[in-house]
Amino acid sequence: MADKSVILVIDDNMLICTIVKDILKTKYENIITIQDANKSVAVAKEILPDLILLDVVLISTDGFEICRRLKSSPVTESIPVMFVTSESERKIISRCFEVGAVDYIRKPFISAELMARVAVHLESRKHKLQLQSMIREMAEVLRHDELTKLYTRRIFMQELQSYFEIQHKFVLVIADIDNFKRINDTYGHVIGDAILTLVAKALKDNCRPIDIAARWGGEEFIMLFPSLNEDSTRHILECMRKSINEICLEHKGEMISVTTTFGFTNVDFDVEMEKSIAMADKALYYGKKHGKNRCIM
Ligand code: GH3
Ligand code: MG
Ligand code: MG
Ligand code: MG
Repeated sequence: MADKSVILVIDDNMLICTIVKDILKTKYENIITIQDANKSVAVAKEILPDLILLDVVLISTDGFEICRRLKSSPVTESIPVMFVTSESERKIISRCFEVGAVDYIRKPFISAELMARVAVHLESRKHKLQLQSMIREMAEVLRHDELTKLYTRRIFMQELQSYFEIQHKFVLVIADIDNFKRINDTYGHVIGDAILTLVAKALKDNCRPIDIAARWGGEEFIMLFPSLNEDSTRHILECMRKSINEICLEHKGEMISVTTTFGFTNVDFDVEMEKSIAMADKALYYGKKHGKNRCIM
């Protein structure tokens, strides 16, 4: 099966372009050649090749300048560049690496060497991209609480910090499942975990895309609603509260129900971060003392 990697060949000599293309096309499907060096960076940005083969001596400019431009753009900086040059001077060769190339090959070259070098760089690029995508996935996993899939406390604190920095008004909510110890003691931790997951889902399902919901710890959740007034906040929280009341989990023929108390506060940027959390907590505490299963400001 032909390799789908995209290779861009930049050389002002049409003959070299043709030779390189003829050699590479025995294995690679997508080889694009360009002779006009001035257009080459724009072409690279558009097609985002997996490897660039670049001539050193070009009519209007030189390959070093092209390489520098490729390496200074975030769009093309990670694309490996291999120089193709008839220069043998050591200074020229070390310059190739100084401007960011991964390799060079001397003209005239034999096809086996060109094929081997191209294969090495394409393979290493493939591994690098795989690794980067794995790291991205891992980082995304670590942003979320394993059980509830809501954001972790750490991520919430980072977001909260940035809201204080941009001085945006928002509503801060702390929610705590009522009598959760009794649920655990009566039905066991597995059921407790299932309830936690369902409550988290009820919160998430009633959030707007810009809202941030996190697991604050244990059976407590924390949420940030940007630019909401008191009425709209109450409306959202009532929807959450009712969704939680509707959760019905069957265990050995018994229906288990669950309620949650919400405390919230409007945060203006003249309030300190710790103070705003304490205010939401205080409202929650009031709700717990006055019957639970309610939303208190
Ligand atoms: P209140 O209505 O006043 O909030 O009472 P409560 O029983 O909910 O509060 P309490 O702080 O007494 O108990 C919280 C319980 O939550 C105790 C702890 O074992 C349980 N818990 C914390 N994290 C988890 C968890 O990840 N899974 C399970 N199943 N239980 C948890
Ligand atoms: Mg040339
Ligand atoms: Mg609690
Ligand atoms: Mg509780």
